[in-house]
Amino acid sequence: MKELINIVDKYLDKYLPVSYPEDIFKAMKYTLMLPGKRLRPVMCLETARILGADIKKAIPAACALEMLHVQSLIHDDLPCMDNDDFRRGQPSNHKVFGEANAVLAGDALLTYAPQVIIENSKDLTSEQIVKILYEYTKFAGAYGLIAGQVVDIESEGGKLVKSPEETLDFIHLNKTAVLFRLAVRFGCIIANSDEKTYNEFDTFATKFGLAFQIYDDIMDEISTFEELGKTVGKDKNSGKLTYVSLYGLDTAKEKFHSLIQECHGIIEKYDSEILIGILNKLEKRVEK
Ligand code: GRG
Repeated sequence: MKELINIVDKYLDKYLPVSYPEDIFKAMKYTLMLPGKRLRPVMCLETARILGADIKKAIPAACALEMLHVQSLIHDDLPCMDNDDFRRGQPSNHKVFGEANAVLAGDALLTYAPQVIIENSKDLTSEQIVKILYEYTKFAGAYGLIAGQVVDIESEGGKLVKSPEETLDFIHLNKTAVLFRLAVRFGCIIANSDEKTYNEFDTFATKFGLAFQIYDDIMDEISTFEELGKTVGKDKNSGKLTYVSLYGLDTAKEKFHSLIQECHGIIEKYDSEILIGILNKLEKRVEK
């Protein structure tokens, strides 16, 4: 895992040299280079590897995915969204660079990420690149991340068009699971996997994404700022619709463990130390 994280860190730095106008590149780089867990790019590289591709081919797509993720974190922290002053253990992007630059840094990461894929994926076919860009644009926009965020904001204001259970699943399938789905989809496309494998990994990533969001909700309730690097207890204080607020802590834990078991069931035949390690690490943090 550490080896893959080091590769991601090295290439993120390499793909984003600071040039003129420096302020925007510094703002983009600031949150990007803070120590995140790098789960999504690692999952992308590892999927490509276990399906037989050279991980070098997957590095640009993996880094682009981390850029998209960081864009969503920067925008999520803005005062007009979740209004959070800390991210990855440090002041949020807008706290350091101001709101205008934080909005622009997010926009710049969102648009630079596909450029990184196009400029650096010489080892992929045009068809593979088009497939990856299609998945990227679909899941980053109003059929993915943005849809999840909009319904999240609406639900905080008490506007629920569907049942609370359906709304919660919609939010997190779109806000959280889509980036893990992109990770494995990119890996599968790069490894030229067959449809059955593609669907299997997609199901794994969807279940993992939901489990990860439940984990995030549980941590907001039981963890500390030092451990998470962001403000804790915010969901409860803002009356947010979460797995813990809707189902209670014990049921949320049960749902989490059951999804993680399903993930193990799908992935065990690939014998991936890294993917199994990620599942085990999360599992350990949530007492039964
Ligand atoms: C794509 C234009 C566009 C907008 C995005 C702001 C927004 C719309 C969506 C918010 C998505 C969001 C912040 C979801 C939360 C998902 C989540 C649990 C993030 C935390 O992930 P970790 O713990 O973070 O992997 P690190 O810092 O370790 O990478």
